[in-house]
Amino acid sequence: MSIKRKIAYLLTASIAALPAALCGPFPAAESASASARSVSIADYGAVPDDDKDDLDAIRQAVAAAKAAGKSVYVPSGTFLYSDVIVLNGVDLIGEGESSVLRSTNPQKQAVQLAGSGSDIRKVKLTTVPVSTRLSSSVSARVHVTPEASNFSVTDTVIEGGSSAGIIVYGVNGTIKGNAVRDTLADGIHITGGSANIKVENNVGRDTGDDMIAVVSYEKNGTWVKNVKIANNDVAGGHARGITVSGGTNVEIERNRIADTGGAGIFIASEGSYQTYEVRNLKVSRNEIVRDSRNAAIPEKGGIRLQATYKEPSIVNAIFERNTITDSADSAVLILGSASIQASFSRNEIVNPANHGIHILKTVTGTLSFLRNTVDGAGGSAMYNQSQAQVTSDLPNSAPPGGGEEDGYIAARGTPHIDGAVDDVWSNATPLRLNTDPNGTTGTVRIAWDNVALYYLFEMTDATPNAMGAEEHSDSVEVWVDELNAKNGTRTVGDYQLRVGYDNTLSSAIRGFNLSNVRSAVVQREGGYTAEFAVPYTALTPQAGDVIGFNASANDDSDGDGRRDTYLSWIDKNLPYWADTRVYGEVTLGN
Ligand SMILES: [Ca+2]
Ligand SMILES: [Ca+2]
Ligand SMILES: [Ca+2]
Ligand SMILES: [Ca+2]
Repeated sequence: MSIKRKIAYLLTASIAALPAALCGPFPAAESASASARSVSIADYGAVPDDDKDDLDAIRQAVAAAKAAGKSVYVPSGTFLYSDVIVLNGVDLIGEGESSVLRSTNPQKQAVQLAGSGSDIRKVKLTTVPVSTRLSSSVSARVHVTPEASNFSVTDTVIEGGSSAGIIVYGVNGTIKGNAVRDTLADGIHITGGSANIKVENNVGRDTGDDMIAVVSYEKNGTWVKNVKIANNDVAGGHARGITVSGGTNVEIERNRIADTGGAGIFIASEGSYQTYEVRNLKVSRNEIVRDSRNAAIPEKGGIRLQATYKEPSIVNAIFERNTITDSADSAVLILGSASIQASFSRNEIVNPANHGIHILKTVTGTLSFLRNTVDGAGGSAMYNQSQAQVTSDLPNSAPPGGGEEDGYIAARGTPHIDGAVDDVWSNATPLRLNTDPNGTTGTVRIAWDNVALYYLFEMTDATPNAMGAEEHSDSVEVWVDELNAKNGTRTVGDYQLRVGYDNTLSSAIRGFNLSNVRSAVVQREGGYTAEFAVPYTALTPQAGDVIGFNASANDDSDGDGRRDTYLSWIDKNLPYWADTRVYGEVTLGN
């Protein structure tokens, strides 16, 4: 289908009625005849390469273009803008990478597309250096507003930005042929009930979070729907390659995804962000290479399905003819405790470090795997620990029953909070964290009395430090479901608490009362001991009560103030940060 036909297919009469030249391939003669169809920002006083702000000139040119029914032209050169530029039913068109709009204000970097039929094409958006990640829409580079329709972002280069590259809330739009690099947040982020969006032939490199994401937050009250993500080329990036966290009718096909920090393709209802379920998804003919390279990122896997919030979480999801090569984890990794209905056929898996297909023990639902191939897996072709209804022509290598142990005991008694190991601790079962590639590991023990739960971590860490904040410092964390209510998302009786190597307390739970916590950390050669007491938040305890629990720890192994690995008591693939149902259980002893 030609570009012209695609646009005609997508856009309504208002934009289809624009001059034909604007709908076809960008003509070389555009600038020569610019005055006939467009208003140049230079005509309103914008001066390139003079280090002076051109915001007022650009805004005046936009207003004049709107009044005259013309487009706005950005000549070659670097023009500065210090605040948001709004295109309300106006096109902004440059000469390509030589037409540079440079943001001088990290807080307000957006070119906003509003109204109907706003397009941005053939410009390059750059920025002064940014270091703080922001989340406001006006700090994104292109912001398609909720009332926008019939928009396009085409052949535009985005280089740097304090938030997302392109954030979309509108309907009926095309994002095509753009390059997005080095933003601090997602590359292309589609949310807020957007509908009928095509994301095609874009290049994403080294974005600060996911490269392309469809996200439907429950708080928005509606789903993102009818999105096609095709023929994009994304590589690097801090987190995932392509994400769908809530959405309906989404197609992901023929994309190339390489060298991601986290998962290659991530499909989820996410407990940590309270996103909707995913319905009617087709993921086909994608090429995923070298996913999951960052040991500090928990969301791993070539294709990762994570069902941690909505019940069901993933419905009618089809994965076919994808290739997944050299995953640093499992090529297909399925986890969470809400149900999933998905089928995988004719996928080709080559050399995953862990399993070809790994289904964790808490997974429920109906899963089908037929005619997939797995070569060179570090683990098994199929490792299914779950009780889900699984149909597969690959033999399952997991032992029956999942090998669950029990009998984890919290000791009854009251330790002194001083970082020294009291006698009471000898009655508690040591829960062993996994060992990371640097040898960092540890144990945690729990004690209880009528006032509080007590925790003792004895950590081995060859590089103890507190160069970073929160999880970026060497630190230990408890994840507690006092009532063992297994609500999924955190609610009454659930808390998370982090104690740093320097005895700094923090929590991901807003409003968690840190001042009630007493803690001590003893720093020593090759490690540290943390001992702390947290008063009950909901439980009136009795011997024999069972609490839901996980312990984790963070290791900055090179002292740069960034976490390099994390450890966990329960299987670290279980999404304990998002789903209290996957916690282990510990009994309050006599
Ligand atoms: Ca200027
Ligand atoms: Ca003590
Ligand atoms: Ca360390
Ligand atoms: Ca580090």
